[in-house]
Amino acid sequence: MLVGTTIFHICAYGQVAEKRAPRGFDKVRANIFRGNIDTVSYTSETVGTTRKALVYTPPLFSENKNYPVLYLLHGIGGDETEWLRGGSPQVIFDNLYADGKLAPMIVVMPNGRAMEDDRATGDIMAREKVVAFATFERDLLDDLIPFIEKQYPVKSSREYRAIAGLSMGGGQALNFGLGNLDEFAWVGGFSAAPNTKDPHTLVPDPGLAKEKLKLLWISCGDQDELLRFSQQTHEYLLDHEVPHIYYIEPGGHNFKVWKNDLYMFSRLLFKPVD
Ligand code: FER
Repeated sequence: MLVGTTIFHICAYGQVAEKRAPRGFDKVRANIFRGNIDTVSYTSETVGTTRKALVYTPPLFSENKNYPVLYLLHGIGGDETEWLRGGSPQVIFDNLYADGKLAPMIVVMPNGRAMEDDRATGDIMAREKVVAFATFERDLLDDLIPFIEKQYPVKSSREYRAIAGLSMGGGQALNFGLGNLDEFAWVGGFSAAPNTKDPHTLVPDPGLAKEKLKLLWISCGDQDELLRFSQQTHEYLLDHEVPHIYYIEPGGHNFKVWKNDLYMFSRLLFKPVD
């Protein structure tokens, strides 16, 4: 595991290092195999409702294999469809598979606002809606992950489970991933929002984080007003010698940045780390 500290400093994992996604990475290509997107409904004991998630299964998906899983989380203005509508993750993944650059994995896009009315309507900054993003930790761990592990052929140990997200979802991914090192080994925060716990609370035991994590990724656009949340996390990790990738790229708080992050982060997942 390596630490990247400079702009665009990113480390090679046995392949030629790319500094950012190449042109066309998010454009639909003809004549390649494609993955599939399902909408699933699961019973949430946490919320007391039936909740929805989208599930991307990779090209040539087989029930006879077992796949690692990436849980991919949305922002404060979104829901389980936000990545699909704004980030075309299925196109990015299909292209990565066509180029042999991605480990086969299932990607689950949940609704991270764990409350009865979980739509992104009305005052999305209302206190109870922001609190619902924290409540989602229990929904994810107690309801959704067990559901996915029953419904799909997945590898269910921590080494095969990743969590990442954008903005509020980036804060969730850092909070839940680093707060549950027995559940996740791969953690990515894209433009993490103010819901990110302060670094001492986030990583109270740097030695344990260092031992358990396969990959800790923190990225943000250099024009993003929320940059300080990524920066303060990075500085703490650096001070406490927790290996991580800190990837600052040109851009603001938008899908241009998050699509690039998804491309760069996903291709590191579930591969040997040096
Ligand atoms: C805030 C600013 C931004 C905040 C949340 C956000 C809860 C989230 C932004 C996003 O998810 O895009 O003060 O407080």
